[in-house]
Amino acid sequence: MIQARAIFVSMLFFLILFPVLVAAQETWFGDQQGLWSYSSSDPQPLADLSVDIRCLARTASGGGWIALDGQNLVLHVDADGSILQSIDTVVGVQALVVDSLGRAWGTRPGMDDVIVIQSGAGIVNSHPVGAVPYGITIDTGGRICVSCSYANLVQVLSPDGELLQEISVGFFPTGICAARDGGLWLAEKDGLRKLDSSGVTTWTGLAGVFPISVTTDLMGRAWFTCQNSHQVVVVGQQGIENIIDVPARPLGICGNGDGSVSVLCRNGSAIVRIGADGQIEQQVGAMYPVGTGDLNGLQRILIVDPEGDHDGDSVENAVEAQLGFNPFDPDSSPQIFVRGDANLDGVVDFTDAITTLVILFGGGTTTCLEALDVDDDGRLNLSDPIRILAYVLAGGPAPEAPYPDLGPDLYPESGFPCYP
Ligand SMILES: [Ca+2]
Ligand SMILES: [Ca+2]
Ligand SMILES: [Ca+2]
Ligand SMILES: [Ca+2]
Repeated sequence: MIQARAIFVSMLFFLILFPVLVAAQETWFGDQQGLWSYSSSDPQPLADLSVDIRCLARTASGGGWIALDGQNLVLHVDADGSILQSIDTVVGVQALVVDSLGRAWGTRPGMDDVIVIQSGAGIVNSHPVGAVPYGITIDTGGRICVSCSYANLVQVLSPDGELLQEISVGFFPTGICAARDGGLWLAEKDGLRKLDSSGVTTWTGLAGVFPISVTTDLMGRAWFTCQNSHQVVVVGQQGIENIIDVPARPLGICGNGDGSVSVLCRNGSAIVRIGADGQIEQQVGAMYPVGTGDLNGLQRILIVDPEGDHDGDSVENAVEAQLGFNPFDPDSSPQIFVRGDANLDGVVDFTDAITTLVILFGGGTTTCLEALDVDDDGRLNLSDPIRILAYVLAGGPAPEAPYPDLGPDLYPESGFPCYP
Protein backbone atom coordinates (compact mmCIF):
# COMPACT_ATOMS: atom_id res chain seq x y z
CA MET A 1 0.00 0.00 0.00
CA ILE A 2 2.72 2.42 1.04
CA GLN A 3 4.83 1.26 -1.89
CA ALA A 4 1.94 1.81 -4.30
CA ARG A 5 1.50 5.29 -2.98
CA ALA A 6 5.22 6.00 -3.30
CA ILE A 7 5.13 4.91 -6.94
CA PHE A 8 2.03 6.99 -7.55
CA VAL A 9 3.60 10.04 -5.94
CA SER A 10 6.80 9.70 -7.96
CA MET A 11 4.78 9.28 -11.16
CA LEU A 12 2.78 12.35 -10.27
CA PHE A 13 6.01 14.21 -9.63
CA PHE A 14 7.32 13.19 -13.02
CA LEU A 15 4.13 14.28 -14.75
CA ILE A 16 4.14 17.57 -12.92
CA LEU A 17 7.82 18.29 -13.49
CA PHE A 18 8.08 17.22 -17.11
CA PRO A 19 6.35 20.19 -18.80
CA VAL A 20 8.27 22.55 -16.55
CA LEU A 21 11.40 21.98 -18.61
CA VAL A 22 9.92 24.06 -21.44
CA ALA A 23 8.31 26.66 -19.19
CA ALA A 24 11.35 28.65 -18.10
CA GLN A 25 10.43 32.24 -18.69
CA GLU A 26 12.76 34.59 -20.49
CA THR A 27 11.97 38.13 -21.62
CA TRP A 28 11.05 38.71 -25.24
CA PHE A 29 11.69 41.97 -27.09
CA GLY A 30 12.13 43.30 -30.60
CA ASP A 31 15.38 44.57 -32.11
CA GLN A 32 16.66 45.08 -35.68
CA GLN A 33 13.48 43.60 -37.18
CA GLY A 34 13.77 40.47 -35.12
CA LEU A 35 12.31 38.76 -32.08
CA TRP A 36 14.85 38.22 -29.31
CA SER A 37 14.90 36.35 -26.04
CA TYR A 38 16.84 37.36 -22.97
CA SER A 39 17.16 35.85 -19.53
CA SER A 40 20.49 36.44 -17.82
CA SER A 41 23.16 36.14 -20.50
CA ASP A 42 23.34 37.89 -23.88
CA PRO A 43 20.09 38.13 -25.88
CA GLN A 44 19.47 35.35 -28.38
CA PRO A 45 17.64 35.80 -31.72
CA LEU A 46 14.38 33.84 -31.98
CA ALA A 47 12.85 34.90 -35.30
CA ASP A 48 13.40 37.26 -38.23
CA LEU A 49 10.54 39.67 -38.90
CA SER A 50 10.06 42.10 -41.76
CA VAL A 51 9.61 45.06 -39.40
CA ASP A 52 10.08 45.74 -35.72
CA ILE A 53 7.79 44.79 -32.85
CA ARG A 54 5.36 47.19 -31.24
CA CYS A 55 3.94 45.12 -28.41
CA LEU A 56 3.55 41.55 -27.27
CA ALA A 57 1.81 39.37 -24.71
CA ARG A 58 3.10 35.97 -23.62
CA THR A 59 0.94 32.85 -23.61
CA ALA A 60 0.69 29.90 -21.24
CA SER A 61 2.73 27.71 -23.61
CA GLY A 62 5.72 30.06 -23.44
CA GLY A 63 4.93 31.58 -26.84
CA GLY A 64 3.32 34.93 -27.48
CA TRP A 65 1.08 37.21 -29.51
CA ILE A 66 3.07 39.94 -31.25
CA ALA A 67 1.88 43.11 -32.98
CA LEU A 68 4.22 44.55 -35.58
CA ASP A 69 5.15 48.20 -35.90
CA GLY A 70 4.02 49.85 -39.12
CA GLN A 71 2.28 46.71 -40.33
CA ASN A 72 -1.28 45.68 -39.66
CA LEU A 73 -0.39 42.23 -38.46
CA VAL A 74 -0.54 40.25 -35.25
CA LEU A 75 1.55 37.09 -35.12
CA HIS A 76 0.92 34.06 -32.93
CA VAL A 77 4.34 32.70 -32.12
CA ASP A 78 5.37 29.42 -30.50
CA ALA A 79 7.81 29.16 -27.61
CA ASP A 80 10.69 28.56 -30.03
CA GLY A 81 9.84 31.63 -32.10
CA SER A 82 8.16 29.80 -35.00
CA ILE A 83 5.15 31.65 -36.40
CA LEU A 84 1.94 29.64 -35.96
CA GLN A 85 -0.46 32.16 -37.45
CA SER A 86 -0.46 35.64 -38.95
CA ILE A 87 -3.59 37.77 -38.56
CA ASP A 88 -4.46 40.85 -40.64
CA THR A 89 -5.79 43.46 -38.19
CA VAL A 90 -6.64 46.07 -40.89
CA VAL A 91 -5.03 48.82 -38.80
CA GLY A 92 -2.18 48.61 -36.31
CA VAL A 93 -2.56 47.12 -32.82
CA GLN A 94 -1.08 49.21 -30.02
CA ALA A 95 -1.28 46.88 -27.02
CA LEU A 96 -2.07 43.21 -26.36
CA VAL A 97 -3.13 41.10 -23.40
CA VAL A 98 -3.98 37.40 -23.02
CA ASP A 99 -7.12 36.37 -21.11
CA SER A 100 -7.86 33.23 -19.08
CA LEU A 101 -9.21 31.46 -22.17
CA GLY A 102 -5.96 32.10 -24.03
CA ARG A 103 -7.56 34.71 -26.29
CA ALA A 104 -5.60 37.84 -27.17
CA TRP A 105 -7.22 41.25 -26.79
CA GLY A 106 -5.72 44.15 -28.73
CA THR A 107 -6.36 47.88 -28.91
CA ARG A 108 -6.78 49.49 -32.34
CA PRO A 109 -6.28 53.27 -32.02
CA GLY A 110 -7.13 53.69 -35.71
CA MET A 111 -10.57 52.11 -35.26
CA ASP A 112 -11.38 53.16 -31.68
CA ASP A 113 -12.04 49.58 -30.70
CA VAL A 114 -10.56 46.45 -29.17
CA ILE A 115 -10.37 43.15 -31.01
CA VAL A 116 -10.47 39.61 -29.67
CA ILE A 117 -8.21 37.12 -31.39
CA GLN A 118 -8.52 33.38 -30.97
CA SER A 119 -5.82 30.89 -31.82
CA GLY A 120 -6.60 29.22 -35.15
CA ALA A 121 -9.66 31.39 -35.81
CA GLY A 122 -8.26 34.92 -36.06
CA ILE A 123 -10.33 37.96 -35.05
CA VAL A 124 -13.54 36.63 -33.49
CA ASN A 125 -14.93 39.89 -32.14
CA SER A 126 -14.48 43.65 -31.89
CA HIS A 127 -15.90 46.08 -29.35
CA PRO A 128 -16.04 49.88 -29.67
CA VAL A 129 -14.23 51.88 -26.97
CA GLY A 130 -13.40 55.57 -26.35
CA ALA A 131 -11.17 57.67 -28.58
CA VAL A 132 -7.72 56.33 -29.46
CA PRO A 133 -7.34 53.35 -27.13
CA TYR A 134 -3.72 52.78 -26.10
CA GLY A 135 -3.08 50.34 -23.23
CA ILE A 136 -4.97 47.21 -22.22
CA THR A 137 -4.84 44.97 -19.16
CA ILE A 138 -6.99 42.37 -17.42
CA ASP A 139 -7.76 42.95 -13.76
CA THR A 140 -8.00 40.31 -11.03
CA GLY A 141 -11.75 40.10 -11.65
CA GLY A 142 -11.15 39.04 -15.27
CA ARG A 143 -12.40 42.37 -16.62
CA ILE A 144 -10.71 43.99 -19.62
CA CYS A 145 -9.48 47.51 -18.89
CA VAL A 146 -8.55 49.91 -21.69
CA SER A 147 -6.93 53.34 -21.49
CA CYS A 148 -8.47 55.67 -24.08
CA SER A 149 -5.75 58.24 -24.62
CA TYR A 150 -7.74 60.99 -26.40
CA ALA A 151 -10.87 60.53 -24.27
CA ASN A 152 -9.00 60.69 -20.93
CA LEU A 153 -10.91 57.60 -19.87
CA VAL A 154 -10.38 54.08 -18.68
CA GLN A 155 -13.10 51.79 -19.96
CA VAL A 156 -13.82 48.48 -18.29
CA LEU A 157 -15.31 45.65 -20.35
CA SER A 158 -16.72 42.26 -19.39
CA PRO A 159 -15.09 39.17 -20.91
CA ASP A 160 -17.95 39.34 -23.44
CA GLY A 161 -16.99 42.88 -24.40
CA GLU A 162 -19.89 44.60 -22.69
CA LEU A 163 -19.05 48.07 -21.34
CA LEU A 164 -19.24 47.82 -17.56
CA GLN A 165 -17.71 51.07 -16.41
CA GLU A 166 -16.19 54.30 -17.64
CA ILE A 167 -13.67 56.03 -15.39
CA SER A 168 -12.50 59.63 -15.91
CA VAL A 169 -8.74 59.93 -15.48
CA GLY A 170 -6.02 62.52 -16.17
CA PHE A 171 -4.72 63.88 -19.48
CA PHE A 172 -3.59 61.36 -22.09
CA PRO A 173 -3.56 57.98 -20.29
CA THR A 174 -1.26 55.42 -21.90
CA GLY A 175 0.26 52.42 -20.08
CA ILE A 176 -2.14 50.49 -17.85
CA CYS A 177 -1.46 47.50 -15.62
CA ALA A 178 -3.60 45.45 -13.27
CA ALA A 179 -2.68 45.60 -9.59
CA ARG A 180 -2.84 42.48 -7.45
CA ASP A 181 -5.24 44.16 -5.00
CA GLY A 182 -7.87 44.33 -7.76
CA GLY A 183 -7.13 47.90 -8.84
CA LEU A 184 -5.21 49.43 -11.72
CA TRP A 185 -2.00 51.40 -12.24
CA LEU A 186 -2.09 54.02 -14.95
CA ALA A 187 0.53 56.17 -16.71
CA GLU A 188 -0.64 59.58 -17.92
CA LYS A 189 1.18 62.29 -19.86
CA ASP A 190 1.61 64.31 -16.68
CA GLY A 191 1.48 61.83 -13.85
CA LEU A 192 0.94 58.45 -12.27
CA ARG A 193 -2.34 57.12 -10.96
CA LYS A 194 -3.70 54.24 -8.87
CA LEU A 195 -7.34 53.20 -9.10
CA ASP A 196 -9.04 50.78 -6.73
CA SER A 197 -11.24 47.90 -7.89
CA SER A 198 -14.31 50.14 -8.05
CA GLY A 199 -12.56 52.72 -10.21
CA VAL A 200 -11.94 55.31 -7.50
CA THR A 201 -8.59 57.10 -7.68
CA THR A 202 -6.74 56.31 -4.46
CA TRP A 203 -3.40 57.90 -5.34
CA THR A 204 -1.82 60.20 -7.89
CA GLY A 205 1.80 61.24 -8.13
CA LEU A 206 4.16 63.30 -10.22
CA ALA A 207 7.60 62.04 -11.15
CA GLY A 208 9.71 61.82 -14.27
CA VAL A 209 8.75 63.25 -17.66
CA PHE A 210 6.19 61.45 -19.82
CA PRO A 211 5.57 58.18 -17.98
CA ILE A 212 4.32 55.71 -20.58
CA SER A 213 4.60 52.05 -19.55
CA VAL A 214 3.91 50.34 -16.25
CA THR A 215 4.38 46.88 -14.81
CA THR A 216 4.21 45.36 -11.33
CA ASP A 217 6.88 43.44 -9.46
CA LEU A 218 6.69 40.35 -7.25
CA MET A 219 5.87 42.54 -4.25
CA GLY A 220 2.97 44.20 -6.07
CA ARG A 221 4.71 47.56 -6.50
CA ALA A 222 4.28 49.50 -9.77
CA TRP A 223 7.27 50.41 -11.95
CA PHE A 224 6.78 53.16 -14.53
CA THR A 225 9.12 54.03 -17.41
CA CYS A 226 9.46 57.77 -18.11
CA GLN A 227 10.62 57.99 -21.70
CA ASN A 228 11.62 61.67 -21.72
CA SER A 229 13.48 61.86 -18.40
CA HIS A 230 15.09 58.43 -18.81
CA GLN A 231 13.93 57.25 -15.41
CA VAL A 232 12.04 54.41 -13.80
CA VAL A 233 9.69 55.34 -10.96
CA VAL A 234 8.82 52.73 -8.33
CA VAL A 235 5.52 53.17 -6.47
CA GLY A 236 4.48 51.16 -3.42
CA GLN A 237 1.62 51.32 -0.92
CA GLN A 238 3.05 54.52 0.58
CA GLY A 239 3.61 56.28 -2.75
CA ILE A 240 6.84 56.88 -4.68
CA GLU A 241 9.64 54.74 -3.24
CA ASN A 242 12.40 55.24 -5.75
CA ILE A 243 13.39 57.01 -8.96
CA ILE A 244 16.12 55.26 -10.92
CA ASP A 245 18.17 56.71 -13.78
CA VAL A 246 18.44 54.37 -16.77
CA PRO A 247 19.90 54.67 -20.31
CA ALA A 248 18.01 56.84 -22.80
CA ARG A 249 14.35 56.46 -23.66
CA PRO A 250 13.12 53.54 -21.60
CA LEU A 251 9.79 52.14 -22.84
CA GLY A 252 9.05 48.42 -22.40
CA ILE A 253 9.24 47.15 -18.82
CA CYS A 254 8.44 43.85 -17.13
CA GLY A 255 8.70 42.40 -13.65
CA ASN A 256 10.68 39.16 -13.36
CA GLY A 257 9.97 36.05 -11.30
CA ASP A 258 12.98 36.68 -9.05
CA GLY A 259 11.67 40.08 -7.93
CA SER A 260 13.82 42.14 -10.31
CA VAL A 261 12.49 44.26 -13.20
CA SER A 262 13.81 44.48 -16.78
CA VAL A 263 13.69 47.72 -18.78
CA LEU A 264 14.14 48.18 -22.52
CA CYS A 265 16.06 51.42 -23.15
CA ARG A 266 15.76 52.17 -26.85
CA ASN A 267 18.21 55.00 -27.52
CA GLY A 268 20.53 53.80 -24.79
CA SER A 269 20.89 50.49 -26.68
CA ALA A 270 20.57 48.56 -23.46
CA ILE A 271 18.36 46.28 -21.43
CA VAL A 272 18.85 46.88 -17.74
CA ARG A 273 17.77 44.61 -14.93
CA ILE A 274 17.01 46.44 -11.71
CA GLY A 275 16.90 44.58 -8.39
CA ALA A 276 14.01 44.92 -5.96
CA ASP A 277 16.22 47.36 -4.00
CA GLY A 278 16.45 49.71 -7.00
CA GLN A 279 20.08 48.91 -7.84
CA ILE A 280 20.93 48.11 -11.46
CA GLU A 281 22.09 44.48 -11.37
CA GLN A 282 22.85 43.94 -15.00
CA GLN A 283 23.01 45.78 -18.29
CA VAL A 284 23.20 44.00 -21.64
CA GLY A 285 23.52 45.52 -25.09
CA ALA A 286 20.79 45.57 -27.75
CA MET A 287 20.78 47.97 -30.71
CA TYR A 288 17.27 49.44 -30.29
CA PRO A 289 15.23 47.22 -27.94
CA VAL A 290 11.49 47.72 -28.36
CA GLY A 291 8.21 46.12 -27.33
CA THR A 292 5.69 46.89 -24.62
CA GLY A 293 3.38 44.55 -22.76
CA ASP A 294 3.74 41.35 -20.77
CA LEU A 295 7.22 40.54 -22.10
CA ASN A 296 7.77 37.42 -19.97
CA GLY A 297 4.28 36.38 -18.87
CA LEU A 298 4.55 37.38 -15.21
CA GLN A 299 1.46 39.60 -15.43
CA ARG A 300 -0.53 36.79 -16.99
CA ILE A 301 0.35 34.15 -14.44
CA LEU A 302 -0.11 36.43 -11.40
CA ILE A 303 -3.25 38.31 -12.46
CA VAL A 304 -5.04 36.11 -15.01
CA ASP A 305 -3.96 32.71 -13.63
CA PRO A 306 -3.09 33.28 -9.95
CA GLU A 307 -4.23 29.81 -8.89
CA GLY A 308 -2.26 28.05 -11.62
CA ASP A 309 1.11 26.43 -11.00
CA HIS A 310 3.23 27.51 -13.94
CA ASP A 311 6.49 25.88 -12.82
CA GLY A 312 4.90 22.72 -11.44
CA ASP A 313 6.38 22.94 -7.94
CA SER A 314 2.94 22.37 -6.35
CA VAL A 315 2.65 25.97 -5.14
CA GLU A 316 0.22 28.37 -6.81
CA ASN A 317 1.64 31.27 -8.87
CA ALA A 318 0.27 34.04 -6.66
CA VAL A 319 1.19 32.27 -3.41
CA GLU A 320 4.79 31.94 -4.59
CA ALA A 321 4.91 35.64 -5.42
CA GLN A 322 3.35 36.53 -2.07
CA LEU A 323 6.01 34.53 -0.26
CA GLY A 324 8.85 35.95 -2.37
CA PHE A 325 9.58 32.79 -4.38
CA ASN A 326 9.96 32.60 -8.15
CA PRO A 327 6.75 31.35 -9.82
CA PHE A 328 8.74 30.48 -12.97
CA ASP A 329 11.38 28.39 -11.21
CA PRO A 330 10.60 24.95 -9.75
CA ASP A 331 13.84 25.13 -7.73
CA SER A 332 12.59 28.27 -5.99
CA SER A 333 9.75 27.08 -3.83
CA PRO A 334 8.56 27.31 -0.24
CA GLN A 335 8.59 24.06 1.74
CA ILE A 336 5.18 22.39 1.61
CA PHE A 337 3.54 20.25 4.28
CA VAL A 338 0.18 19.21 5.71
CA ARG A 339 -0.56 20.92 9.00
CA GLY A 340 -1.03 18.37 11.79
CA ASP A 341 0.81 15.63 9.88
CA ALA A 342 3.56 15.32 12.47
CA ASN A 343 4.93 12.00 11.18
CA LEU A 344 4.90 13.29 7.59
CA ASP A 345 2.99 10.36 6.09
CA GLY A 346 0.51 12.58 4.25
CA VAL A 347 -2.53 12.07 6.48
CA VAL A 348 -3.58 13.37 9.87
CA ASP A 349 -4.68 10.70 12.32
CA PHE A 350 -4.33 9.54 15.91
CA THR A 351 -0.63 8.68 15.50
CA ASP A 352 0.18 12.31 14.73
CA ALA A 353 -1.00 13.34 18.18
CA ILE A 354 1.42 10.77 19.67
CA THR A 355 4.27 11.89 17.40
CA THR A 356 3.62 15.52 18.33
CA LEU A 357 3.77 14.67 22.03
CA VAL A 358 7.03 12.76 21.52
CA ILE A 359 8.59 15.67 19.62
CA LEU A 360 7.37 18.37 21.99
CA PHE A 361 7.96 16.60 25.28
CA GLY A 362 9.93 13.41 24.66
CA GLY A 363 13.00 14.53 22.73
CA GLY A 364 11.75 13.47 19.30
CA THR A 365 12.84 15.41 16.20
CA THR A 366 11.24 16.56 12.97
CA THR A 367 12.21 18.40 9.80
CA CYS A 368 9.01 20.46 9.88
CA LEU A 369 8.09 22.01 13.21
CA GLU A 370 5.43 24.14 11.56
CA ALA A 371 3.33 21.02 10.86
CA LEU A 372 3.02 20.57 14.62
CA ASP A 373 1.44 23.98 15.15
CA VAL A 374 -2.00 22.58 14.39
CA ASP A 375 -3.91 25.73 15.34
CA ASP A 376 -1.31 27.98 13.64
CA ASP A 377 -1.07 30.33 16.60
CA GLY A 378 2.71 30.52 16.47
CA ARG A 379 3.09 28.45 19.65
CA LEU A 380 3.81 24.79 20.17
CA ASN A 381 2.08 23.41 23.23
CA LEU A 382 -0.40 20.79 24.44
CA SER A 383 -3.32 22.43 22.69
CA ASP A 384 -1.83 21.32 19.34
CA PRO A 385 -1.93 17.53 19.88
CA ILE A 386 -5.21 17.96 21.72
CA ARG A 387 -6.70 19.59 18.63
CA ILE A 388 -5.59 16.59 16.56
CA LEU A 389 -7.30 14.21 19.00
CA ALA A 390 -10.44 16.37 19.11
CA TYR A 391 -10.53 16.43 15.32
CA VAL A 392 -9.87 12.74 14.77
CA LEU A 393 -11.92 11.36 17.65
CA ALA A 394 -14.59 13.95 18.40
CA GLY A 395 -15.34 15.86 15.19
CA GLY A 396 -13.52 18.98 16.38
CA PRO A 397 -12.11 21.63 14.02
CA ALA A 398 -9.67 20.46 11.33
CA PRO A 399 -6.06 21.69 11.34
CA GLU A 400 -5.54 25.16 9.90
CA ALA A 401 -4.25 25.52 6.30
CA PRO A 402 -2.44 23.91 4.64
CA TYR A 403 -4.85 21.04 5.21
CA PRO A 404 -5.76 18.47 3.91
CA ASP A 405 -3.60 19.14 0.83
CA LEU A 406 0.11 19.87 0.85
CA GLY A 407 0.87 23.57 0.82
CA PRO A 408 3.23 26.24 2.12
CA ASP A 409 2.92 28.24 5.33
CA LEU A 410 1.12 31.39 4.17
CA TYR A 411 2.35 33.44 7.13
CA PRO A 412 5.90 32.24 7.72
CA GLU A 413 6.91 35.29 9.80
CA SER A 414 5.30 33.88 12.93
CA GLY A 415 6.11 30.28 12.10
CA PHE A 416 8.66 27.51 12.55
CA PRO A 417 11.21 26.09 10.10
CA CYS A 418 10.52 23.29 7.64
CA TYR A 419 13.33 21.65 5.68
CA PRO A 420 13.24 19.26 2.75
CA1 LIG B 1 4.53 27.14 -8.69
CA1 LIG C 1 8.66 28.18 -7.91
CA1 LIG D 1 0.40 11.61 9.72
CA1 LIG E 1 -0.14 26.02 18.30
